[in-house]
Amino acid sequence: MEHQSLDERFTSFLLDSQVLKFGDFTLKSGRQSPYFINAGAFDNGAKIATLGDFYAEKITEAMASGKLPKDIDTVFGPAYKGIPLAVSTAMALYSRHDLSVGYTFDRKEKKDHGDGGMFVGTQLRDGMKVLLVDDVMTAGTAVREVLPKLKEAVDVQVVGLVLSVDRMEKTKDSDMSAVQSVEKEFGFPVLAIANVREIFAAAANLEDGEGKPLLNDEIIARAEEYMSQYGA
Ligand code: OMP
Repeated sequence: MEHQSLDERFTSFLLDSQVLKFGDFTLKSGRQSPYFINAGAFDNGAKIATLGDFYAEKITEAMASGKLPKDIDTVFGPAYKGIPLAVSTAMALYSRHDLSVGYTFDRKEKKDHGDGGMFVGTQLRDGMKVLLVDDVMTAGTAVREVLPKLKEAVDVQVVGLVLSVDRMEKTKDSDMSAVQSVEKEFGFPVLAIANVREIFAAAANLEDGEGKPLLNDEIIARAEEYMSQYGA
């Protein structure tokens, strides 16, 4: 439905794809969360192609509004989960928006034969404009791990990071969200197709096949409780 906003359409997609789950989950940060976004469930051609379309839509919107430069050289997805994100985003930028950019990802293991390269896809060179893509941000640990690896190899310019979901959680030592603290520390914009408040607001209006609300009161109450403790 075209009249729906990007975050509303994305919320329906997350739920239809079984990517957004409710229950008891231990996060990388150790926090116990009543909801979890499992990007690993974007596990077939239809889902990953649609996901790429969402990233490309978010990116081209941000280019049009001046938040991201129009002349990015490559989309970088940290291995492993960032690999299909980078590839599907680059494909969708080309097929939907006529914008041909590279895609790049890192190797987790060191390679000492063949090209011996640390990166696969478009090779990074000094001065290139690199756009990072990743799945979810909670505490910002993943991005803090990959940035030094990138910068140590070449002097690229990281122009931004685009996520599927910003969980909008406070960092351990401030009231800032992890997204805000990464933006402040590294000086590039961090954008998300949807944040967790938008997702819950959109999901609250959705119904199952029988006309019943998709989210029951218990799920909503537990999410609110969690956000009141950890939300930024
Ligand atoms: P940070 O690296 O701390 O920001 O946590 C985000 C990462 O944790 C993601 O890249 C995932 O590996 C994982 N994660 C999810 O995939 N979905 C969630 O809803 C929450 C997490 C998490 O563990 O915080």
